[in-house]
Amino acid sequence: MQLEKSIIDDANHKQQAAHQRRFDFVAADIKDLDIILKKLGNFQIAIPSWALGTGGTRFGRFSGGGEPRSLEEKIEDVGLIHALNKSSNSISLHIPWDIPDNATSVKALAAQLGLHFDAVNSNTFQDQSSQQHSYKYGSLHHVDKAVRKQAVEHNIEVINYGIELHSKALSLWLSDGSNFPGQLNMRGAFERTLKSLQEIYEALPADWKLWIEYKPYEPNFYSTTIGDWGQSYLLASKLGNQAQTLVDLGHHLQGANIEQIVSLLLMEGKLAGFHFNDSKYGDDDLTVGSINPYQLFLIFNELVEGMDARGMNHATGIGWMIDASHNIKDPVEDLLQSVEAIKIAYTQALLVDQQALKQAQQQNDVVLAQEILQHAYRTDVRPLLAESRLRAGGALQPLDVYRQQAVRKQLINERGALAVSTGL
Ligand code: AFD
Ligand code: MN
Ligand code: MN
Repeated sequence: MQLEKSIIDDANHKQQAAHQRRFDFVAADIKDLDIILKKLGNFQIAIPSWALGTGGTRFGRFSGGGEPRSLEEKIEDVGLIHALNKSSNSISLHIPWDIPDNATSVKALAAQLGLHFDAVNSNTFQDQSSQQHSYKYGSLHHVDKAVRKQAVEHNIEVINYGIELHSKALSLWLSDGSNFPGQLNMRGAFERTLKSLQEIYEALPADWKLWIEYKPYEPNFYSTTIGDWGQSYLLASKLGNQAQTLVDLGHHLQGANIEQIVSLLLMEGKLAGFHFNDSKYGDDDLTVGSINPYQLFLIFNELVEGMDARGMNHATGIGWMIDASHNIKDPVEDLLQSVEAIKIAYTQALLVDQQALKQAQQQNDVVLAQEILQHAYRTDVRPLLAESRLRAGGALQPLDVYRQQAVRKQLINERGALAVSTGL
């Protein structure tokens, strides 16, 4: 289904007076208001195809119904999100879940909804019924050359699907690791991974990037072959300029200072981009900003400062994507919340008085430095985001419109209560 523009306009009309009041109040204190609104309008966050269905745990899965049954329906769901928030103009596909039957018609559908294709993702963490060798003991790091070859070929196949759709990056997450001490020679595993990656790297078109994700544990519980940002960075450095490190916020041990990691990767030109989510304990994949919005703001503060220092375009300089799963929420509502949380943190970071902060740092004025950061963080920037959506033709209050229109009910009518989306 698609949302008529007139529905969004009608809803905006009803909320216009209240919005104007709130907007004028915040806007009065903001320097460079138009520049900020322009940056907000340009800032887009990709939606992963696997986040459009209900997630689950190993204990069970409780679907809310109306899940997309095909790649086309996944694209339509992202189209709904984008029509409402004008901030999610791309979808990231995961192969083999999203193999396009007809790339031309899939591209046409996406274009009609104002969407394009973000990074393509490979999957060597599960066995497919059609494959010859199992990934039970890993893929790119496997001790058996035949398994490594199969995994390399899969990644090259994913690149080829991406080329057809005009993607510009291969995003790679390996579950390779070991469950018990002694199972694996760690140096050997790393060296084999590097060799496999070199073969994939050679198949990359010149204008493509290879994004290498890291994760400390799960599904393996003793070691992960690309376990942290240092290991990913090492691989990316050895591979070359087209390879970079992808930061998934949930892929750190508790207490890790993610903003510091981000700052240094950015300094080295090795920050590929993000998989946004939030977590309290591990790779919880919760709604962005639901647990620790301050950390998200601190990350964006490093990003804005670091990107400006390198003269990078905020919107296009690195990849911005959500990687979350929703066990008890409507996925579309959750994604609307996540995009909003990301853009709130970004806006607050834009409001940080960087000059004053630098001066406070020079003078070791710790109190003032904290005040400067928290002044920006405690500003309610939601009316600025609403205004930028309004200017782009989106909804002042996306979630309200989604609920008023009973979109999920319509999707259930169309697709059925038992429709199951591919993904995790
Ligand atoms: C994993 C990783 C990675 C991967 C995805 C699979 O974060 O991004 O592609 O989930 O669905 O946890
Ligand atoms: Mn991820
Ligand atoms: Mn993850």
